[in-house]
Amino acid sequence: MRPEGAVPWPEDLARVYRAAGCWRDRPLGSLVWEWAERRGDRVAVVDGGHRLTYLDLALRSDALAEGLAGLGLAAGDTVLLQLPNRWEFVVVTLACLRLGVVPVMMLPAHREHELASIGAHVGAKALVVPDGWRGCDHQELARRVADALPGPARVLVVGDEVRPGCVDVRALMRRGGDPGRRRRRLDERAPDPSDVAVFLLSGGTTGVPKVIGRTHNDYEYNFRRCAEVCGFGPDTVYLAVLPVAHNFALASPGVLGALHAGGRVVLLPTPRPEAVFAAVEAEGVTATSAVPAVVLKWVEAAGSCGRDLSSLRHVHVGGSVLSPEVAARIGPALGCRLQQVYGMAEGLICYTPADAPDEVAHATQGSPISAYDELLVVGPDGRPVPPGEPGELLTRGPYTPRGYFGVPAQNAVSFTPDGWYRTGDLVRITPGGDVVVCGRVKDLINRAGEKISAGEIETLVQEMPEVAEAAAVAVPDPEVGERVCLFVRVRPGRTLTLDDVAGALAARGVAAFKIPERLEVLDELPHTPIGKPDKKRLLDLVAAGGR
Ligand code: J2J
Repeated sequence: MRPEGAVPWPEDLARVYRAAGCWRDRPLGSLVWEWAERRGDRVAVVDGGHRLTYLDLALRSDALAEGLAGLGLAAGDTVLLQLPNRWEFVVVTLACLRLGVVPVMMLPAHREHELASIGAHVGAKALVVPDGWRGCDHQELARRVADALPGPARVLVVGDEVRPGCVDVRALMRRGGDPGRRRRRLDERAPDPSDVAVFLLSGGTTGVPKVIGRTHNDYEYNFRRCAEVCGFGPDTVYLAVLPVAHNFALASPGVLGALHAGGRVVLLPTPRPEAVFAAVEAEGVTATSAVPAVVLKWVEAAGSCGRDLSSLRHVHVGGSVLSPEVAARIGPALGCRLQQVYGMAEGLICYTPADAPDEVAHATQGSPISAYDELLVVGPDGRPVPPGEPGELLTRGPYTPRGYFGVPAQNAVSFTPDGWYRTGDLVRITPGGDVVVCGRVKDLINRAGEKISAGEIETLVQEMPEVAEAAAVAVPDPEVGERVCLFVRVRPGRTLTLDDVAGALAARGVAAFKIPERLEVLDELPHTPIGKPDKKRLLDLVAAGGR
């Protein structure tokens, strides 16, 4: 069953993508056994003391898939998957893929606000959460969200302290029975490869949840091509430090790309330099990926870390702008090659080649991974700009879906009538065909790679009784790239502090990374001629150091 509201590719292009070998018409869940048959006893996933072979992965995900089916979950149902970088994330994802149950890749930092709105939008039938994580009682949180959803939803918990009324995920993985018969039963009801396999979240939702349905066909191509471009193979040891729910660490090439190539995945729930360097040394890590804010910390700490980092061959850096200066320091500091990546959960991925010369690797974001990716750079009038000039990037291709799930009005804005996705990024293309990201036209704030919609923050803040008008803008920051700065006009006789704003948003259950870190209260906000807050002038105020 196809979750209603996903937007398919036109039939003629689907034929082209199949004929070209981009789409192989194999459900992602069936890959697990293909991997296991080729390399069953090799270690696939390492998480601290836990080491799972490819066979373990296949057996556990089948057992869990059967357990999920026993709970009444079936192909086309959606579940909110909110797990940190732990081995169970991999098994739960594969179990869902096996059944055709669609996991929605929530971040561990998401709270009630995000879980409830996305859960309602996709009609989630279950939430999968840790018992607790970083001071948050996720079981409690998930219970509250489940109770508030329009339809019934189960709470599935990964952890030692599963409360009554919740389902113990690890117990489902341990169920007995004949694995051969179970495998055959699951094979028989494998989902259609052109159906949605996973739902990714778009960076920056403007009130309307933007959820991207990635099909089995398109997502397999996504991680297979990325793995090829990054030279992944059986000797790859990939370290996942960014949240694995993010498209970057999940499939670009990330965890799925490394497993598909026969490599080994090491999961780490933190990008802290000491932990990362220790893992590189202990596991012989060959590749990892990071956002610029994280890689900068590694570069600064590497000299005195006292660890052997010689196994590291490549670090993939993307998600936000990497300055050429920092880019040039990465190789010498970490003893590896830099590959820049410009990607998006909506599809298109560009990579600098593994062996690119420095001028390409340091100063561009690379070229599309597929010969079938289409790129168009347009001016404000929607017409293509002359070659080499900056403009907004539009894109289409075999792994760039044609719309968000279930939001036709939003799709009419985010996609052109002939299916181009408007990235909202300003880019130019070099004579060598490489993309250089030079700004953006979309209204979001990119904090260490996490995308925050200015509109979402403004809507929430405007509900505070003190606030007459609000506008959120990005302030440049040396550490995380950008932070949220909020400009506010308060109602007569009222006052407002940053703590008030933080408290109000936290009480609404908004993820901590979205909470404004600077507040400017003005008597009047500057406006554009059509009466919207003039963000250009607000940015000038920020640059001038305040008012
Ligand atoms: C500048 N901006 C960038 C870059 C993404 C791989 C890597 C990243 C993402 C990702 C991803 C950038 N320089 N190198 O999904 O598979 C900004 C752009 C883009 C938006 C997408 C992947 N790389 N960006 O970051 O969906 O603005 O995906 O449109 O989170 O991040 O954000 P997201």
